[in-house]
Amino acid sequence: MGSTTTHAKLQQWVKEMADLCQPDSIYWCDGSKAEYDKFVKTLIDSGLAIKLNEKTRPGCVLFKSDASDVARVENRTYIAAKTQDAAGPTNNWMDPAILKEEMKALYKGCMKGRTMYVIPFSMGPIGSNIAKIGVELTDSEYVVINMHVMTRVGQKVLDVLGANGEYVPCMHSVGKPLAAGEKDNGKWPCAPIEKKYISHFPEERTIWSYGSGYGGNALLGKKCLALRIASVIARDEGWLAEHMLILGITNPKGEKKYVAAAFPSACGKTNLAMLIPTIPGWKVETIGDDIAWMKFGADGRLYAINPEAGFFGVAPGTSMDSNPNAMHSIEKNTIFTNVALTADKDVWWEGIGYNAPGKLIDWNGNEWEEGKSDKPAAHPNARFTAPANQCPAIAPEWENPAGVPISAILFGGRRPSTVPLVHQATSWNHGVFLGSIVGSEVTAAALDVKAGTVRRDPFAMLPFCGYHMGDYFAHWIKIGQKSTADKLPKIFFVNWFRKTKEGKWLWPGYGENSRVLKWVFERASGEGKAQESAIGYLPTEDAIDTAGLNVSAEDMKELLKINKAEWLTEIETIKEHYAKFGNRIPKELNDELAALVARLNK
Ligand code: GTP
Ligand code: SPV
Ligand code: MN
Repeated sequence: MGSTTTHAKLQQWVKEMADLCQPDSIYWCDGSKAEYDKFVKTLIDSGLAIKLNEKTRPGCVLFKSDASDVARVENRTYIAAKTQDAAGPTNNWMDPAILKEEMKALYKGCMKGRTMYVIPFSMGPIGSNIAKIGVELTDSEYVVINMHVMTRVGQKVLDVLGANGEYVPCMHSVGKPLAAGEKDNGKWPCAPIEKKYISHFPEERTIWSYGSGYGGNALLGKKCLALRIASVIARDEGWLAEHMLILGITNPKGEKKYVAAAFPSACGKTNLAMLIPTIPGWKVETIGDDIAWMKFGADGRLYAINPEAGFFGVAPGTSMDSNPNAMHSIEKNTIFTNVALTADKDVWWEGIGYNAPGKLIDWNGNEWEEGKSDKPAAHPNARFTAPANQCPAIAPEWENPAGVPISAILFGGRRPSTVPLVHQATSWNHGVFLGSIVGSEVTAAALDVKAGTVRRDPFAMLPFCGYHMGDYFAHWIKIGQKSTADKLPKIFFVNWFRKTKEGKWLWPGYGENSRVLKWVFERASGEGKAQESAIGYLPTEDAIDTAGLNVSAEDMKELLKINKAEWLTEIETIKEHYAKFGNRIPKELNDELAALVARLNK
C-alpha cells in the first residue's frame, strides 16, 4: 500500500512541510479502494464518522462538522498576489511574504499527533493533456476520502508526473495538533474562524489552507486549484476555468448539443446538470455539476471538460421530485456531511420529500423532532460527496479528454424580480456583459455573507476568480475575438427564481427547466422564435413549449415581462458595481451598458 515517486522536487517539498508541521508519520496515498476502506474504518472507529445502514445506504458514512466549519469562509480566503492590484477589488489580499510568515507560525507543529497524507491527484482524466496535477498534503482522513471521490488519486498520477513534471502544491492542515495521548474523541478537528486561512499564491501557483476541514476550504482540487489557480493559468494560456455545470441535451430527432451554465453557489447547477426533462422525447445527460474548463479546439469551437470525478452537492432540497438522479447517485458509497441521522441509521434533510421518520439526531448531534424543533435538522449547506459515475444520467463521454463542444452558455442567479425567465444575448460581447452583471440573493454556501440580500456575483465567480475581476472581464472579451460568432457558444441569461408580489415562485423549476433548455437548443440551432427587447432577445409568447405545464398564461407573461422602472433601478446598481473596477472595466462592457440605457430610454 501507498505510492512512491522519483520526483526529487516533490520529495523535497514534502520533507520541508513535514519538518515544519511535525507529523508523527507521513503516508503517500495510492488511491486504491482498499485505502479508501481503511480510512473510512479509521474514521468510524475514532467516532468521527457514523456508519450508515448497510442495507439501505451501503458503503455510506455521515460526518458532523464543527459549527464554525460548515461552509466556505470568504472573508478568510486570500489571493496573495505580489501586488494588491493583481488581486483586484473583489478579493482579500495580503502581501505573500507577510501571509506566509503568519501561516508558517500556525503550521509549525500543527500536525503533531497526526499523520501527514500525501495525495497526488489529477483534475481531469489522468494523462490527458488538459488535466492538471496537484499534490495535497493534509492531516485529515476526511479530506483523503473526499479527495478519492472528487478527484483521481494515486500512483497513476505520480507515474504521469515522472521525475520532474509540474504540479500545484496544495498544503492543508485542520490546525488542531494533538498532545501526547490526546485523541479527537469524535470531535471534528479545526481551528477557530479567525485562525482559518484559505490562501492562494497565484504567481507561484501554490495553495496554503489552514484551520478548516470543510468542502472547498479543504478539498483543494476544487475551488482553490480548479478555479482560483486555474483561472490565472487560463488567463495566461487563453482558455476559461469557470464555475459551470456541463450537460448534454438531445432532441427527439437524436441531435445532441452541449450547454454550460454558471449560477452562483447553491443556485441550481447540480439540479440543472441532472435534470430529467418533462417534455417528451428530450434527454439530458450530465458531464459535470460545478466546474468547467473550456479550451478552443482546432475547429474554433470551445470544448469543455469537467475536471472533477465526483459531486459535492447540496443535500437540503434534494428529493425524488426535485432531483431523482442525485438521489440515485447517493444511494451507496456516499459521504454525507451535516445532514440528520434517523433511528435506523439513514439520512434525512429538509426538502427530502417525506416527513422525518420519527425522532432524529440533527447535524449538531442533538435530538430533533419534526414540528417541535425550531432549527433545521440538516445544516442548510449540508452536502453529499458521491462518485460521478453513480449518476444514472452521466453521459458516456463525460471523461472524454477532448471535452465536449459547447453550443450555449447560460448565466443565472436567484432574482425575485426584474430578470425574466430567459433572454438571449445579441452578441458575444453582450453575453459577456450579461455574465458581468450576474447577481443573486445570497445563499448558505458561504459563511460570512448575509443570506437573503442580492449581491453581484459576476460569472458566479466572485469568490473564485484568482485575479483582478476587471481583467477577467477583459479576458472573456478577448476569448470572443479568438473565434467567430457562428462557432462561439450563444449566451443566455436564465432566472428560475422570479416571485409574485406575495413571494410565491412564478416558475416550477427543476424538470420544467427543460422547456427553457429546449428554446436554448433551438436558438443555438438558428431556430426558435425570439423578439428583440431592450435587454436582448426574448422568447415570443408562443416560443416556450408550455404543453402540459401548470403555469397560467398571466404568470407566463409575468415571467417574461420587462419592467422599465425595475430595469432603471437595476442600471443604477450595475453602475455602482462597475464603479468598483474603475478603468479596468473593458470599453466593450461600458459600451454595452450605455447601449442598454439608451434602449431602455427609447
Ligand atoms: P453549489 O454546489 O453550491 O455550487 O450549488 P449548485 O449551484 O449546484 O446548487 P444546487 O443545484 O445544489 O441547488 C441548490 C438549491 O437550489 C437547492 O435547495 C435546490 O432545491 C434549489 N433549486 C435548484 N434548482 C431550482 C429550480 O429550478 N427552482 C427552484 N425554486 N429551486 C431550485
Ligand atoms: C460552492 O460553494 O460553490 C460549492 C461548495 O460548490 S464548496 O466546494 O464548498 O465550495
Ligand atoms: Mn459550486
